Amino acid sequence: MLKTSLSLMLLAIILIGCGSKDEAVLNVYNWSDYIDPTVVSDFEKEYHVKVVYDTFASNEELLAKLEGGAQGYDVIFPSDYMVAIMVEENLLAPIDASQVPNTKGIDPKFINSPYDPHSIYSVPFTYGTSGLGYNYAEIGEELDSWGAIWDPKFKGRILLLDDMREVFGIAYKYLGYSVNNIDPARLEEAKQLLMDQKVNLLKYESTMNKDLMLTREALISHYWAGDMYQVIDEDSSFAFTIPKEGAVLFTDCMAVPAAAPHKELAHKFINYILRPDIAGRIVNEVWYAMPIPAAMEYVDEEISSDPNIFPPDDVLARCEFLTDLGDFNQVMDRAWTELKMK
Ligand code: SPD
Repeated sequence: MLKTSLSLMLLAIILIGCGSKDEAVLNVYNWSDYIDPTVVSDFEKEYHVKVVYDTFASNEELLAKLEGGAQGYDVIFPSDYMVAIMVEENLLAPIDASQVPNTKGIDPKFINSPYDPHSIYSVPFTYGTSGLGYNYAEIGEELDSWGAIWDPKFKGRILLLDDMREVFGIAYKYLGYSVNNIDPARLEEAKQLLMDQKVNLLKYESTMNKDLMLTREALISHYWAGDMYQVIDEDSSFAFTIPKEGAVLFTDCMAVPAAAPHKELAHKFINYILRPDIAGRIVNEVWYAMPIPAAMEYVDEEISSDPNIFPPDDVLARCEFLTDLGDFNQVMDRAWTELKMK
């Protein structure tokens, strides 16, 4: 009798195991520290699917993956200018709005944006700016200018994002130019300025910045606001500023690659992320703004009232979105390679 029960139990375990083999899978490719993990596990439970989650560190890394023929991703998170590049290269599938009814809750300011003029290929996820994170307790004064990254006091203790457009964006803003400048002479001027900065540079880095600051190796980091607030949340010695010269402003988006194997599930995931209660949980976890007004009732007051996370109009006015530079991308790419090699 006992033997029969054990055999039945074993059979049940095998059958359950077989069931999970056929479980639908959604492959998500996002920036790191950019979701509340419980949102992903709740989606898995609600839809009886498995989410395979992978991360990238820059738009260019994401682009290289897709251009290299990566077939497996279902939902990706490119920034504004990268959506435009991917559309141009036919790398994205159109979003079927009928499968994403929660898009109706998106703030209209984030619909039909210049990078996707008819909102065909992307859905806005978050927005924010880059800026300077710094150890206020150690520095002993507030920083308010990109000029700090050239200050000899901080020699060897500064991280700049390992991100071509963001780094040239600093130099351009400091020189008073547009972050989308395509004048070769101005690019050269910016490159020289960044060459001069290298004595102060600890490294170009986009993933280990938190650890390098928390361990005190880095004193200052060029960083995105939400990520820096994740550091400040852990250690109140740190502060963040959007420098007075202005900064890069971004909208990071959700999109479905043209080659995505599970497009229907991808739409369900995007719709889930846009649900106000879910969006509110994400904002509270990652410290980035989402353009969903109905989510605000779920967002902690500490976050919703912070002008570095929800920048007011006067701050936004001195910031600028990156746009696709077209052929000039390659010119900047060469300058970036030279900068990193020397
Ligand atoms: N932790 C992920 C942060 C992503 C910030 N957005 C990137 C914008 C690139 N211009």
